[in-house]
Amino acid sequence: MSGRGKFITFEGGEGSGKSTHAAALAEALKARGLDVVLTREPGGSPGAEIIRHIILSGIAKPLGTETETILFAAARDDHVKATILPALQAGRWVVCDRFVDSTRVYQGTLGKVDMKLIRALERVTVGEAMPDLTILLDVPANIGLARAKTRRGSGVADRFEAESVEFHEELRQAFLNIAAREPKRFAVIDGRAPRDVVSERIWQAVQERLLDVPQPAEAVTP
Ligand code: T5A
Repeated sequence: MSGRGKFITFEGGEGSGKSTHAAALAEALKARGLDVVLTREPGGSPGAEIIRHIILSGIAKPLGTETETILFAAARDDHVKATILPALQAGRWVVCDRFVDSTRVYQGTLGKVDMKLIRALERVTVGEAMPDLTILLDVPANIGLARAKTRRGSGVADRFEAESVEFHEELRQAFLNIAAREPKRFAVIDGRAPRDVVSERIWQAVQERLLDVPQPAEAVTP
């Protein structure tokens, strides 16, 4: 049996490069012969993609931040059960663009939703599926928002991208605070560097934390 696969998440503000680098890392892992699932939140399973549309269109905003939090949790529950856990249990690696830390930051710190509710939802939806490694791409809010705007072109800003620069700077700090509290799970990478430099640093972190780690010797039955 191949054993459980590894779970890597990408976190950070808007336009910090998560989608770009999650896809690049998935390709690099595949090139090493690993079986990889690339996914994202909100979304990543048919049920969760429907909820993604409801949240990001902004139609649920009038219902309040608690309801939005519960919608994110409902999406995550489906994503974990339908996509993430089956893949990990089959020995595949999962690379996910955003996960629990986004809820802690956007709904918890910024949305002022009670952390007790957020933790309770986390226990129910995530359970055993906590990431083995979380890459935090750290970029000043003005740079990230400018990149997201350039990429969007004439399209409409989503529910969160439309918030102020101050909101996004606070968000950046909140991610850094979580990373400082959980240094074993997080690798913080400066996302301002050129793309290939950021990719190289991410690869180094994955190698050091997950690939070069000696595996426990297999139990030998007499
Ligand atoms: N949300 C999500 C919550 O509130 N709670 C939750 O629990 C969860 C899971 C998701 C929204 O939902 C919120 C957070 C978000 O607001 P989304 O559409 O998935 O919305 O948006 P984001 O996750 O923010 O993704 P973005 O697409 O805005 O940003 P990325 O993925 O960080 O950035 P990326 O890779 O698309 O890059 C942006 C641009 O920058 C360029 C890329 O080519 C691209 O054009 N770029 C670089 N340019 C220069 N140098 C580099 N190093 C670069 N890297 C990328």
